[in-house]
Amino acid sequence: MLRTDWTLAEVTAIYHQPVLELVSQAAAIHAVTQATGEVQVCTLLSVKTGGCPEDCAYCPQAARYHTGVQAHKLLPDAEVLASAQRARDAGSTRFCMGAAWREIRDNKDFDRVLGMVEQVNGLGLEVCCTLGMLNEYQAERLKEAGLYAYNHNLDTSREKYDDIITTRTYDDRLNTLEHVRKAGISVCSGGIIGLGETDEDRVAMLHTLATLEAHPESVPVNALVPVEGTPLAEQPRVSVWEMLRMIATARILMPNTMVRLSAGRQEMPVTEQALCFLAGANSIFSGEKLLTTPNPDFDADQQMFALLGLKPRKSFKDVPEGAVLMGRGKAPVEA
Ligand code: SAM
Ligand code: DTB
Ligand code: SF4
Repeated sequence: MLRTDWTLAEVTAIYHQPVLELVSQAAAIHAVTQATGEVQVCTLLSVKTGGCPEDCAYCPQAARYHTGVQAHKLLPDAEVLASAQRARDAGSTRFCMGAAWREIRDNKDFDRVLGMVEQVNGLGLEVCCTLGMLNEYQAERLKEAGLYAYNHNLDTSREKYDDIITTRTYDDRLNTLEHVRKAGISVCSGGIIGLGETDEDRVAMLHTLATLEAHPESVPVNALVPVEGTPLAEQPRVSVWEMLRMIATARILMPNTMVRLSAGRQEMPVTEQALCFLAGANSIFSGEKLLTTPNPDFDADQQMFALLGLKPRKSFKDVPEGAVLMGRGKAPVEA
């Protein structure tokens, strides 16, 4: 049974178990609710890079930090479509377009993104966008264009949030998630560890995600990629044990959710990634770049899949047969 009434004390107790006990509990739940050995391969593309007005302390795309990221305006449609086609040909089933925007504005660039969503949806890929804050009407327009999922991370706990971002609030973030949910778009929301937060902050963030009205269909767990020029450039890297605690706790709290082993794989040996899959992660981003930072290359991931006997997951697996909506995309199932 899916629970959205987890107490903070329950989440704390799950999270603080001995790590092997925690992983084995999560693995048992994973085996019941997910196809073990199946991992969804997704591709990210930064369709508009850098020059962002926000002050997210981790982010290489914030205009106020000098990080050497090559900023560019919204990419031409043809370039985005070609990239989506390559991703599909290489076995990705979800394509996520990211823009370094604070929020969506009702302008020509948004109209162009809607066109991109429609085209990528037409390729049979699960189309995802991460474009910053949005209102109800913008969410509806994205849905109509065929958007399958929207990524908007809580990033950390409410208590830690102000240390990391001052240019918007935690409630702004939650409101956007509500607009996404209301429009019938699949919700993708997770966070980053390694920002200098405590275990209490990590537990609180997982508690917030798992007690939303419905669980997000997708929870990315990112390890901070420290980038020179950002305020968090000198943060120590997180250990695999910390990733395992986050992934396993997410899997236990939200059994039907896709838990995505997101940023941070570049520094993780296959042995560590294997443990993350055992603990309940069932998705990765493929390709040598995330949005702006390095990621393992395609061949390395192919070898990992072969070595671990992993199978790539098909698209739209969480959708009941017949629930066709726009184009080839289908409606997400409520958690
Ligand atoms: N501007 C939009 C927003 O903030 O929602 C969308 C793009 S933003 C780059 C998407 C997510 O990437 C952030 O919420 C954050 O979780 C993640 N991210 C950004 N920089 C990162 C870093 N250095 N390490 C790990 N994750 C990072
Ligand atoms: C998410 O949670 N992680 C991805 C995706 N959602 C958009 C982004 C990670 C970005 C890492 C830093 C970069 O490459 O710029
Ligand atoms: Fe801008 Fe998003 Fe980066 Fe924050 S995380 S600076 S909003 S691109």
